[in-house]
Amino acid sequence: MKSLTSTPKSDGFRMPGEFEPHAGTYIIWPQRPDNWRLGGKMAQHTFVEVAKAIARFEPVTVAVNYDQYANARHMLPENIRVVEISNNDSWMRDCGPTFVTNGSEIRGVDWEFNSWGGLVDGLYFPWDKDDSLAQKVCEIERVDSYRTKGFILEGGSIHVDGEGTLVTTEECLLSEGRNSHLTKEEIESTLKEYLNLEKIIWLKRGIYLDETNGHVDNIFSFVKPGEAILAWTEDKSDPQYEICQECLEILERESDAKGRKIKIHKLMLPKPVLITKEESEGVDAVEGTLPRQEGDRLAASYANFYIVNGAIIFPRLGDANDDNAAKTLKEAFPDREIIGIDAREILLGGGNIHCITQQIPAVKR
Ligand code: KQY
Repeated sequence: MKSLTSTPKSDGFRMPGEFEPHAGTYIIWPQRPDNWRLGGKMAQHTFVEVAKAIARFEPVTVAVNYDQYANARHMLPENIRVVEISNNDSWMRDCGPTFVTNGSEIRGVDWEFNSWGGLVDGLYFPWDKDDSLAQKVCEIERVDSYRTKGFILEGGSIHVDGEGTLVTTEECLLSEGRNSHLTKEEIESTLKEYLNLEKIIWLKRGIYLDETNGHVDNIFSFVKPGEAILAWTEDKSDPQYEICQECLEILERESDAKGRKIKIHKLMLPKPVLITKEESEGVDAVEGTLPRQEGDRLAASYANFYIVNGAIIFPRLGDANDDNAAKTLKEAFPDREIIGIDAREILLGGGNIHCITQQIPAVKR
């Protein structure tokens, strides 16, 4: 397939909202023992549950390294496609392609990936297989792609409304380990060119202690154009309180690319989630990988739900607010089934349901 030197905007392609129809979803199989406890065994069961829930609504493909292929094939049901793609870890949202469409064709944007901050504050080393992964997904999907040489981005650091608006955080996109050679204006204009946007809304920070430098997809998500979800807490003693207030102020002050005010649904956060001694002891200590220590607070939130055709897949975290989250999501998405998956094992790996998935938009061919 071709690597294009033009840009999606100049070619009339745009990034659709996640709530628009999907042709399918990609996931990567977890296995690295310095991120996932017990060699990924616990996380693998959770990934199977997520994949099965999504597969009720749209086709799912799971990418897996050679040495785990047989195990993944055995653990996943037959209707889920398993393909071998070399990878360093299992974050399809972040190292996979961001798909853009002109309504009849899709193409991939193959961002440069540096493990959430490269040698400044990246989360593991090396990351070369993950950086090569988007191209391989585009080959499997038979779509041409745009490579953003010299521009680093993870899919979880952006959310779009499909009508010209993107929401992101300064904490992530302006962090030293991403594109510190570019000004904020240059970053904006690259995003506008590659995703076909008119307006970028900059939140300041994401979820407290999120190791991605505050990915937006753990704190905010669009429901549809003009309507969104924001993670929320009323606990003034929690550092997260000020962050949520700040996000709301910005969202209330701003309008979107079409000049609309964005209606916000507040999604109550769970109580702080900490790593237990047993969980910490199950993770291999490796120099260059972020350690997982007993008592560390995880970036727990429900805002990282994933929208599929006809349903919402959201994390259950064993908290009293799990049911409130389901209720708020039903109010925001009345026409979709709300499905909760016990996602503690994904959270223990520093991630969430949204960042392990990537949708392929549906097009009329
Ligand atoms: O987007 C994400 N939340 C991925 C986090 C990667 C964590 C690696 N330990």
